[in-house]
Amino acid sequence: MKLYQNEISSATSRVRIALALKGLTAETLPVTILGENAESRQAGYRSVNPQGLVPALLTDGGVLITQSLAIVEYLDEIQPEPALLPGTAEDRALARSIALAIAAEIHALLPPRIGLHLGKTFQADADAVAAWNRHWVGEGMAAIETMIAGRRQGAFAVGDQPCVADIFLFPQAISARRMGFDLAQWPNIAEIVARLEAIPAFQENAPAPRR
Ligand SMILES: N[C@@H](CCC(=O)N[C@@H](CS)C(=O)NCC(=O)O)C(=O)O
Repeated sequence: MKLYQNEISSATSRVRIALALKGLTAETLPVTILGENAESRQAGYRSVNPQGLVPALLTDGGVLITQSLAIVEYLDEIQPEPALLPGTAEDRALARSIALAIAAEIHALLPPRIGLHLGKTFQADADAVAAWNRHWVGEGMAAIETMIAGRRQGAFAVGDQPCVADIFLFPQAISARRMGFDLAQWPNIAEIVARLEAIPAFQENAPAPRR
């Protein structure tokens, strides 16, 4: 397998955590994502992934899978242990809803292409883009805290084993903390993240800080 990725990418971090939990390896192919001239915006990478996003996983069978949730679920199917989805249909739906609330409703508003577009089209400067990011992270994480608190029964987001909900929560929470948010305002998230930070697959695959 080959993983198109970037070290600072929160979406890539999800896949790297899943690979590590499964004991799987993939050859990594770096793709730059910052700035107007990033490789993610060039025709070369667009011919690989038309969306110009990382992560993208090229399977051993030569199929390119995009979107981190699809990739993580693919890895869960080819290597079922440890399971990354909980044991009941309700819990699986809950875990996916938390993962998607992060990927589709928080993270989707934050990547470099959004900031570039806000700057180019609406003359947003770096401070305005940072305020935009803080708004969606603050509002979104508060909602995730309530979602988790409403039905939490174990040590992690859904149950007693790390699952897709934790894999998506972890990089977003690390990035929120780097933005200056105190995770203690979201007690369930803070407690879960502290547990996840003690697990090497999570700790070693957190998104790298932007320099
Ligand atoms: N929904 C996608 C999001 C992928 C995504 O936005 N990746 C970011 C890095 S975290 C990216 O490639 N950004 C390039 C850009 O914004 O130009 C997923 O879950 O894989």
